[in-house]
Amino acid sequence: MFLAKEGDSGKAFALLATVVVVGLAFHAYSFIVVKENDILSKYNIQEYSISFEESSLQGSDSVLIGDGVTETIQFSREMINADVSQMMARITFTINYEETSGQIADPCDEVLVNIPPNGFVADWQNAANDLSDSSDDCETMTLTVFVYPGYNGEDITEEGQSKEYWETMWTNSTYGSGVLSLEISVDTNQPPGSILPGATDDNEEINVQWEVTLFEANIER
Ligand SMILES: [Ca+2]
Ligand SMILES: [Ca+2]
Repeated sequence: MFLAKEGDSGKAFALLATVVVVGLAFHAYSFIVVKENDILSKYNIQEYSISFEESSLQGSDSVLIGDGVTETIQFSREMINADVSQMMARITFTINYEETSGQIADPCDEVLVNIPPNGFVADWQNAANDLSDSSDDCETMTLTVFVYPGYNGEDITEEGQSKEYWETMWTNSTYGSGVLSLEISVDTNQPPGSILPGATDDNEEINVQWEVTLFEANIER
């Protein structure tokens, strides 16, 4: 500032002061921004969108059951070809039969079906479970066991926790483990000519179809 005129030193000082002020302001600005990001990552509650991909597996079985006899059909995860990543949502059994004796005018037999709530880890308290039924007119019966508690297939938005937390919540393969029993009892109704030898109705063939609904959770932040 040697060659500067007297009055210029004031301008130079003002310029320097401006640079310092801008510098300070920049510092303060970055300080606030960094601090804010810190606070966000520390206290901001994350939202997680959870969606489900459903699939199902089916199978069938048939069993000849004598008059007055109860047979048990067992179902377990080991019997189906589900991937380890697939959780069990619910199982539906469809039970049907007709009169197979071949006797003239033989009425339908009485068939009772029942799933005892044990031996298998499921949502036994679910009010929508349908664990027993009976028929004496060859009508189809349907039983349903809800397996994974809280699962209804609809998308969910959760707040807080971590992605791992929600993944663990929806990959608990304890649900659906064990052996599920379906008990079937037959009580035959005799044809009108059953007093004749060889004209009795001694049993019934019961057909059971099962469908397992499986799901995989997809969790995104
Ligand atoms: Ca009959
Ligand atoms: Ca029969």
